[in-house]
Amino acid sequence: MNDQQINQLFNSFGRKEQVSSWKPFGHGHINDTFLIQTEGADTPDFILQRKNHRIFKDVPGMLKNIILATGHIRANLEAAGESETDRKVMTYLEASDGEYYVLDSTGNYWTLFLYIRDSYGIEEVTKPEQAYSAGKAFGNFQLQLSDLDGSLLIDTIPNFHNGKFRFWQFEQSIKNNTAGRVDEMTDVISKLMARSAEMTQLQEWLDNGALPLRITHNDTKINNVLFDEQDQILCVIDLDTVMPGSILFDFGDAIRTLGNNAVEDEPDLSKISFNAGYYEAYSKGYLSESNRFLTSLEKENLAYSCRYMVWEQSIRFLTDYLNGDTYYKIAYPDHNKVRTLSQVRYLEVLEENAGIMEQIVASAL
Ligand code: GN1
Ligand code: MG
Repeated sequence: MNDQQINQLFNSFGRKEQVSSWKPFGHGHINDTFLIQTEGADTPDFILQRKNHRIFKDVPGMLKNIILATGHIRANLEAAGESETDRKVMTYLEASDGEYYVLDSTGNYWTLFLYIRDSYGIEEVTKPEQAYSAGKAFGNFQLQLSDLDGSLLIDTIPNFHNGKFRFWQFEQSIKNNTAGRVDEMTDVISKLMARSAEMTQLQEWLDNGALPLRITHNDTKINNVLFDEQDQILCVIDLDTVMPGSILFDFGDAIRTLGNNAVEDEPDLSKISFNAGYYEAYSKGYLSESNRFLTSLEKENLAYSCRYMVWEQSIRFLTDYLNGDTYYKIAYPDHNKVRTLSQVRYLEVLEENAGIMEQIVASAL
């Protein structure tokens, strides 16, 4: 990117501010993100972002979801007398033509949203208070969207957390054996197969209406929570995958990352262990917001959802390994194999801790 391109894109949003400087921003692996600083002390700064439309096939649809969700949250905040709504929810900005994106001459979609000043995010949880805040932030996000009709939103990525579909893809990858890697993975394939009935139950409950389809975030990592300088929660960011889903996806995925004392691709399986303290803190923070709207089936399955999300992630990584690494970026040749083995070990760890996890949720309720 150069100055002229940045200025041209910024100007297509019809802003009156002048760009003073810009630079790449954040650690995202999917989109390209730039911080745009403007002239003048009291003028806002902005984030200009190119959305990856190889992964997000319907960027206008994705933006429609984001505008519906943020508009709904903003209206709720205003009704509750909140004065700093621009700090409590992301603000996406319209382009001159009224769309929330600009399509450049190479077919890329660009978006512009307000940069929230005096805020920070963290990459990793290092104390229980942070896990509590993350739980509270995502619980509050779901609470605020709990009265928005989910059928208004599109599936940004269809079947994203559909366990039956993921399992079907997994079976296809075994049948096709495109990369000739099935033989070396037979043990782990059997482990994952053995759990398919237990794990596809979640989708079964969605299909038969036992579980409500709500609006979920779908990327509940700690680095998607923004804090102010007094360490208070501001809002949840990265709304690209906001779409209809079960709240169990969000709860389980948060614990998939922050409940594990090791990283998701830890090659040394002995380092993988369960952090009951963070799990407890996250659950308490989450339920402090969500207890009032969750159904009993949702509450009863919070601990199960963690095992579900780790199983799903295991089969997604393994499917990609068997297909010859076509989806996830890899840092070394066996990366998807290492990720799979690491997640399967964590799944076993969660199974060993199932009793404790149920107790913690029960007492948090
Ligand atoms: C991808 O790129 P990142 O880390 O935000 C993936 C998630 C996986 C995650 C595993 C759109 O997310 O679903 O859980 O990798 N996102 C997409 O590391 O597929
Ligand atoms: Mg993301």
